[in-house]
Amino acid sequence: MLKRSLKVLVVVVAVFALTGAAATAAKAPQKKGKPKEVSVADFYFGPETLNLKEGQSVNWVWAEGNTYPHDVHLKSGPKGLKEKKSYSTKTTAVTDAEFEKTFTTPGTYKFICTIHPTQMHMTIVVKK
Ligand SMILES: [Cu+2]
Repeated sequence: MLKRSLKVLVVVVAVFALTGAAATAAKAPQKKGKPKEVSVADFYFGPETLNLKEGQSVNWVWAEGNTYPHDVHLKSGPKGLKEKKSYSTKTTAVTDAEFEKTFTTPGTYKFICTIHPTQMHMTIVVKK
């Protein structure tokens, strides 16, 4: 009798473990909702190009080792883009800063750092 219940317990644990694994695997596609990270560093954006699907977000993270201030500034966006100013940071930062933006309008976005515009630029393409 004891042996039997032990067997049942083993099966229950196994099923639980499998279900847990399945839940973890199912979570992977939901990563779409997680922002894509872009490094704001001396003197580049990394990566310099990003392809997004409508509704995805980008999180710019200022690199720890920076010694110069940088910003994120939208130089050009798709036609009819609303609230253009919200795609740029209001201030500059050296380190310890993040800037997150969700892209809901398909098209091509070009960003620069206004302090280092020739070195620091990046392109984001948002598709439907
Ligand atoms: Cu800069």
